[in-house]
Amino acid sequence: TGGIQRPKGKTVSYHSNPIVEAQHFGPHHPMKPWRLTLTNKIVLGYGMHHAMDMYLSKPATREELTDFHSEDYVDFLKSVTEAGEPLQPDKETGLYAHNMGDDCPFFDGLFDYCSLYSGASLDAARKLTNNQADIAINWSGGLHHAKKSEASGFCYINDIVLAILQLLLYYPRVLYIDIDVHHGDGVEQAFWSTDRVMTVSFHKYDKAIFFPGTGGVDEVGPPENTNPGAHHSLNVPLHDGIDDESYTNLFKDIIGPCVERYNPSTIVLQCGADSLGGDRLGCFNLNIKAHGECVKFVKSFNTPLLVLGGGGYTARNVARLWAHETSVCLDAEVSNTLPRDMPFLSHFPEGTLYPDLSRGGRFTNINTPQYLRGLVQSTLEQLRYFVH
Ligand code: V1S
Ligand code: CA
Ligand code: ZN
Repeated sequence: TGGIQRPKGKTVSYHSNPIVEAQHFGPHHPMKPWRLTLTNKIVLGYGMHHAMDMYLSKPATREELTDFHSEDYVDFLKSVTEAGEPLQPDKETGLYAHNMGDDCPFFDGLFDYCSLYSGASLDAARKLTNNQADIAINWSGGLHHAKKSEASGFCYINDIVLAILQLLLYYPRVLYIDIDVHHGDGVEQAFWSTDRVMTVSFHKYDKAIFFPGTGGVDEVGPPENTNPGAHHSLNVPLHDGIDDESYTNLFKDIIGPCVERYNPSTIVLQCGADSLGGDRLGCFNLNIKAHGECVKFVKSFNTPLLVLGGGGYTARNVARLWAHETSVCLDAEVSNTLPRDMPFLSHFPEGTLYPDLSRGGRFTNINTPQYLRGLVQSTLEQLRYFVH
């Protein structure tokens, strides 16, 4: 450990803030910001901080937050935090304002949490646009469900949309790739009508029972001839249990041609860890190295790269995954044995970085080769419409 050298080629910046990690959504809520502390312990344990530029993120300002979100929504988040009292539902509808509630609860420090994880994504995006980094990482970001005036699916502020808006000031075309097990609906919706952002989400899709219920293969962009955004939203809906080989092949078969045809000037990769085997909310069967193989593949295109977190509900595996993906960004190989002197080592009973997550998997792979071939075909058909 401690032997990781600064890579000759790429500069990597790493953005975090302990205030984000200390927040609590409530005892029964699956989102645990503390998984970020666990991630940093592994990153530091292996000495990866010697090879990157480490930044303490600063909060996004009201002006920055309202680049995408409505003023009344941002002011609401701030004022409920300042009041510090539990939210009251509407007397007639029983609903909370701005879709807050069980999935997106109020908690002490909510506004600081939101402005800091968003500030980190903005700081990271600016490292790329200033040419101060080739790869910028914010594991506290990637909160892809938030809408202009609404919280959704554990997400309050859409840091991804804010970061992409920042990138669009300097780059003509942004490719957004989302490997969280859930559909990246908020990002898709925000850029639905433009051809300057192409979104591609891989996710479990079951309209009736799996959150958020959108992201069918036919949801490819607004109706043609009226709108430049047509064919620029790609969805890759999957069934339970997809395994390492099927997923990485599918990912490369789709993303390779997307990069070739769209020729993005920069790529944003949301690395939600709930697509791993054994996740508390997910239903895929991926191992850490297969998930990381997607990061490796995207990195190989040598465009400026913004790497974000997202979902991930089995904290020890989230931490392992994002530490591994940090090492991928650094071109560093790390040993399977976790550093002996690492704090919190007792949270990793196997003592290893790469335990087998597909062993005894709760979900068998019901994605047939024919189904996956069909997905590649229908997705790639969309690329033929491009005029770039
Ligand atoms: N799946 C799931 C799930 N579990 C919960 C939940 C459980 C316990 C709690 F105390 C609070 C919430 N909510 C959901 C999903 C939302 C999943 C969001 C994923 C976010 C991401 O990983 O993509 C990015 C960070 N919500 C629902 O399924 C909605 C309900 C329909 C069922 C659950 N109840 C609590 C709300 C309504
Ligand atoms: Ca996804
Ligand atoms: Zn998710």
